[in-house]
Amino acid sequence: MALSDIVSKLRAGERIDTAEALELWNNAPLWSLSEIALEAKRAVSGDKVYYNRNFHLEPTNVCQFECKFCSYRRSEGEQGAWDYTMDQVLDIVRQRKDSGATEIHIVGGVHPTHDLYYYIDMIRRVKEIMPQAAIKAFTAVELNYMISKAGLTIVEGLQLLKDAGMESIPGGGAEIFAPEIRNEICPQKGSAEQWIELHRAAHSIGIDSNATMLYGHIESIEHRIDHLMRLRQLQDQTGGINAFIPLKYRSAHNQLSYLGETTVTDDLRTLAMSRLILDNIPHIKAYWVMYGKTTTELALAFGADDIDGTIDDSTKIYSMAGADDLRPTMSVEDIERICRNAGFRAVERDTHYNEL
Ligand code: V47
Ligand code: SF4
Repeated sequence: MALSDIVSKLRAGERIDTAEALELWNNAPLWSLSEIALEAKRAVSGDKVYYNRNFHLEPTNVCQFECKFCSYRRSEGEQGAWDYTMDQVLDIVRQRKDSGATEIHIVGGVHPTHDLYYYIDMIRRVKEIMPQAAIKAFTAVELNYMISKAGLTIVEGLQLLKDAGMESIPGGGAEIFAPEIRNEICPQKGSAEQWIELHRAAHSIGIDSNATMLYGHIESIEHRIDHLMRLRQLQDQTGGINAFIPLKYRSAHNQLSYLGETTVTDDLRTLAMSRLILDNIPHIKAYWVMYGKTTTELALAFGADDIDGTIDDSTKIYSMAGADDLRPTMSVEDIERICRNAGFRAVERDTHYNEL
């Protein structure tokens, strides 16, 4: 199909297929992708760009797995490893108790001994300190590991976590679904089907979630499209995904460093194509900690309608992989300025995208 026909199809609100997505991705001028992705974004969220007041809690970077793109993980006892005690974790939360945060994003490594019941206890105790904050916790990979180790079904394990106060699941661990890439960059992580089934189970019991895609390493555009199509299919079936976050591979200090990083135009094209393919996922997030603030401003012209939150110097995953900001923090004023500079209006939201 000719490019102009694909654009007309999108403007008519019709869905594009894999071949059309590939044609658009490879051949549409960047400005044209900006134009149609913005139209799609405006239909969902008008001139709003969402953000929240949040912080991350990373209880440990000790991880059993060795994903090749990861700069964050350490083995037990290795230099640079941390493994906070429960008291230390709770102290971090106590220090931020009055920060106004409405969300605590908890992720760490796939730890060899901390089990499901340890994390249930953590969630319960964090929630006791900050009952007003929603807990968005653990990637599907961490959850699959801790729940299967406990000998429970996925639904049983998720229900226990939900009962303790977990409201939502972040998008991590999706990487690239295609097995030939997944087996190469993160062979221990479990299959695409396991990631998808965990999110499906969560949605079935009222836990919503996000989805991600790690791009810019050894995958092709076809792999990215395949990934987005699988997410679109899941969302058609459950409707439980709030936001999609394309994650740019950052290349410092990991086993894939020799690959370097993608260009900013690739980042913008990927965002716009995500908005256009994922016609059923309402929010596309430009995660500012990963892009840096400059690219985030630009990203808002390519279909993103969310920039994540204030963060408050609480995550190390990206600074350890080479992101600009070593102590990522944004005030609400910074966020408002970035949105205004890009021609939009910043709107505070909660974890489930209710406006505050
Ligand atoms: O799954 C790890 C990625 C993810 C690198 O749901 C890397 O709101 C780039 O999922 N370069 C975890 N990416 C982070 C994540 C996330 C982040 C922000 C918001 C949300 C949300 C979710 O980080 C991992 C992996 O894909 N990652 N190392 C790296 N070197
Ligand atoms: Fe472990 Fe997650 Fe890093 Fe993979 S990406 S090595 S699972 S911390």
